[in-house]
Amino acid sequence: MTLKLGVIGTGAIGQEHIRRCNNVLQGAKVVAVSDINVEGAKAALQRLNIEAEVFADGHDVIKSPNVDAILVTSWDPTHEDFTLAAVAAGKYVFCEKPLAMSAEGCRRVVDAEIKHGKRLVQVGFMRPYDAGYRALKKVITDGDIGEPLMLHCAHRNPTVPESYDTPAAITNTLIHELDVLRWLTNDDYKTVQVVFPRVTSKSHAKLKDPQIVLFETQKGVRIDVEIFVNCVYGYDIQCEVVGELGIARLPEPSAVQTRKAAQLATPILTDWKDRFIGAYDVELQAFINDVKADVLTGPSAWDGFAASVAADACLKAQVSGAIEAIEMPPRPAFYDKK
Ligand code: NAI
Ligand code: ISE
Repeated sequence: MTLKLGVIGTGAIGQEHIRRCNNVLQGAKVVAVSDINVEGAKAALQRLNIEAEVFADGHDVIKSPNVDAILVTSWDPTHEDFTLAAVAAGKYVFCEKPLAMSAEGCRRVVDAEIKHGKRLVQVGFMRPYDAGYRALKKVITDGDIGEPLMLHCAHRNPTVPESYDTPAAITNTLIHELDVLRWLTNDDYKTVQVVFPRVTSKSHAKLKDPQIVLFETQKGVRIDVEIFVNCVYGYDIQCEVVGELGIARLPEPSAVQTRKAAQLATPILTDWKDRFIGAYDVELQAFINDVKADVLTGPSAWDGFAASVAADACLKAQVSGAIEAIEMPPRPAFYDKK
């Protein structure tokens, strides 16, 4: 049986996911889409050479009897509403990050899902599916570098639009690290502080860029994450784990090195679409397979909630300049891994 997907939001990642579901992955097909920019949605389908029904309202995609499962790829503040509507309709939903704009919003999704009685939500945290992060986690869990003591991370984008502001560095960008670092270290955050270096002249009026976010975890590990979203030179994700016995580093994406004109050169990627192309493929194939098997196993609404609990504290720390506590409620048994 081919799983019939409805996609809400046909912008950059919406188009990427439509393309991969129809042309790369197995077992699913996009049959309906929606975007507030209806003409943009139609043009996107035409460019992709894909036929699907186009709705002006995402809720009509969710209600459509022709649609089995939903992908939410619209702007961040719309995610909670569409995900709640999908859960209310009893449909599986893959929601891009962040699950909601606050922990309170994520909690509403968690509560709705628990009330429904079965996991229906997967959050688009794709890094745990990335081959490099998986290899890094294996080195840590195998004990090769001993117990982790410190992590040094960076999340750099070449540029961001004028609409992107100082809080978005947390809710839109750091949210990936907030998820993947919990998964990588099997630990939880205890405190956070945000410090602001000199602002780059490449930034916009509403954005203090770069930012350094400093965490202490429950196990006493210290983590620093640099978020620098107008770094100009490339899309660069770094993660170095300093352990008791050695250091492990996230591998660079493979690229051909050239020796020419008295220089050694290795290209750096410039776009998240290319950096995580393999991870997006694996995460969505897993979602499709899991929906067909009627059991979700990928990043859950609880993972979305956990990342947003930390994000809320980061937002507070951005304003206060102080060290803020991160208090994670106990995970409901509903989310115990089967
Ligand atoms: P985008 O701005 O290119 O596309 C978003 C689309 O959503 C636009 O076409 C917009 O018209 C549409 N939209 C907004 N409100 C809507 C509504 N109420 N109903 C239907 N459509 C609506 O943005 P992009 O980069 O595609 O990001 C979309 C989402 O995906 C964001 O939440 C972002 O955080 C997430 N994302 C995740 C990535 C990942 O690595 N997992 C990478 C890039 C984006
Ligand atoms: C974007 O929305 C993403 O999710 C990308 O993965 C991330 O690296 C980028 O910073 C975000 O703006």
